[in-house]
Amino acid sequence: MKRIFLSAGMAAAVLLAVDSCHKEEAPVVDNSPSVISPDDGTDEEPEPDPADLLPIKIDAEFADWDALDASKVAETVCAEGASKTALKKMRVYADEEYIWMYFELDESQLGTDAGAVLNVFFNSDNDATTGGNPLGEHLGNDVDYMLQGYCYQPGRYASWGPTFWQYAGTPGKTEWKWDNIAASGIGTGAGKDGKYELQIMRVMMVDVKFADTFTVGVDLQQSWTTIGVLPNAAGGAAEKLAVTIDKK
Ligand SMILES: [Ca+2]
Ligand SMILES: [Ca+2]
Repeated sequence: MKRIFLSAGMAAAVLLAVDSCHKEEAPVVDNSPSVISPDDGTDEEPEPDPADLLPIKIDAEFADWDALDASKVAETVCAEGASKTALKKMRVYADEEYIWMYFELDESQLGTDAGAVLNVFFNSDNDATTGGNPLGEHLGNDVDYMLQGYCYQPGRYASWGPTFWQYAGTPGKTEWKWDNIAASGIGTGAGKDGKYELQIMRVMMVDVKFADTFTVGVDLQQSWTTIGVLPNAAGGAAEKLAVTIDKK
């Protein structure tokens, strides 16, 4: 079998040579690709984009959320009878470097002529005696930090890009008092068709120690009026969502 194969190969080589001779005789330019391409380096494996190695990509495509191990994703949905209902669902997934959040919105409650701010409140140390309760929208006077950014600008979803704040009110009280911590590049987000996802780089939240299980609550505002809160409860506030870091 091997000899037959070689013979066929040799025949092909001869045919190629004949063909090549004919072409040399003809006054035409041969634009056909050469059999052996010069090494231009393009056949090497490109370096992977580091973002492609993460479980969630901020691209306004949401199938990546369905691919996560659901047992490691914290989730809450808008309670029946809640008063601020523009946010319908929140999922949170954290590993040792990132926090990712996913939202479903009731777009009918989102005015298209104004931006919308998403405030993310962290009880990062999971210590009920540190922090406060900035808006009184969640149970537990324990919020230590807030990330605040526009997730929506008139007519389109926006890339979030939050500012970074540390609670500066009286511990254990309901006060809207903050110290701004200079930092950029902490977070990014993307949305489409009533869904929104964001990523937080914890390494950029310098000096913030997250407990293995921390709690988080959010507030969505337009024109500085709250239109959505999660977690929520019928007729009142709920505890923030407990998230356990996936240490793999
Ligand atoms: Ca995605
Ligand atoms: Ca706290």
